[in-house]
Amino acid sequence: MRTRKSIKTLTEFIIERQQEYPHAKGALTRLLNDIATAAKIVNREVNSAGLVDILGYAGKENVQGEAQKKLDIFANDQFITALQAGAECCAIASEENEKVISFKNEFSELGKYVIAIDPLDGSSNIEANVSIGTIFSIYRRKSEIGGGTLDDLLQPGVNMVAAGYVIYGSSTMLVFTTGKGVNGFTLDPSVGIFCLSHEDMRFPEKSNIYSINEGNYIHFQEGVKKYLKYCQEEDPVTNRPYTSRYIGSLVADFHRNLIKGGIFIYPGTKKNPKGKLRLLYECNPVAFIAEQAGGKATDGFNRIMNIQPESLHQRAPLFVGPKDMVEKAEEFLKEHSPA
Ligand code: P6P
Repeated sequence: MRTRKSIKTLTEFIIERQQEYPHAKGALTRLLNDIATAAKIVNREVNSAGLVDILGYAGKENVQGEAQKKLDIFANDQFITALQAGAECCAIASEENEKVISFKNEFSELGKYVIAIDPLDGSSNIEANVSIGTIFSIYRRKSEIGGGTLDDLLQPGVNMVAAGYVIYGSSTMLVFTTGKGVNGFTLDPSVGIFCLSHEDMRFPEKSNIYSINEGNYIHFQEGVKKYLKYCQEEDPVTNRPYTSRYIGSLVADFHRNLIKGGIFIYPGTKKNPKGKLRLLYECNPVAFIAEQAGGKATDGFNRIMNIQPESLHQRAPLFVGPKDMVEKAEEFLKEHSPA
């Protein structure tokens, strides 16, 4: 039985870490708490989705042309409401909204941060009861006054001040970084408190999982095909053949690979050279966490966090995981890419 004194809550942790930023006035602390609050409300609905009429499609499409599930919209509304009420954030870019949501009320306009968020990623898995998640990244605004702008959101990942995800699974966890390592908090549903459960998360030294939708094999570039064959070869010295694990829910796949050690790949294809995942609210946050956990995240050739976004919903190929695995994959891409 864990005694109270051994449990550190999210709030206690953030306030404790805030001491490391003497000039901090607590705005980022409050912003992270606003996200945690919305996550708890979304968690309650995700866990009871099968019981209430919230499963199924809302009859609308999001900007990606993907049929919106009722939970997608519910989650989007919860995060927008919590962030607007919290008044630390002056604008949001959401997967569910084509344009920037700029907060123009007298309080939010003073918000120093902007957020890019995928409120409920992997929602196509909801009715299969597969883990899904929220993914977010936080930047300081560039504009001086008024509601946040598109320019505030189109910043390269290196400008992130924090990033994280919530995974709604067998237990609900909030995993985030503010640039000083990665920490995971598990929700105690009996009291609705996120408690520190995974301190200073890092990829394991040895990894042997590869995650990719091999159903798209014929569309992959030659270098990706060659890397997959490398993963499947027998070589005890390098722990191969690797194990293939793919859920089709980015947060679930990435979280497992962070804990157990593995590379996640969503590459470009001839038809979709930039792949499927969105840079601002899927690739960048996952890349920040991966780098802070000792790993690497590239588009196969360039660091994800260096990419200068041109549009809110632009996509990027993603190779993310332990440094050695990502660099091996990059070797095959470089060797087999057209000169
Ligand atoms: P595919 C979910 O729709 C998502 O955006 C990510 O969560 C996931 O990694 C990816 O798409 C799965 O895509 O094409 O393999 O089904």
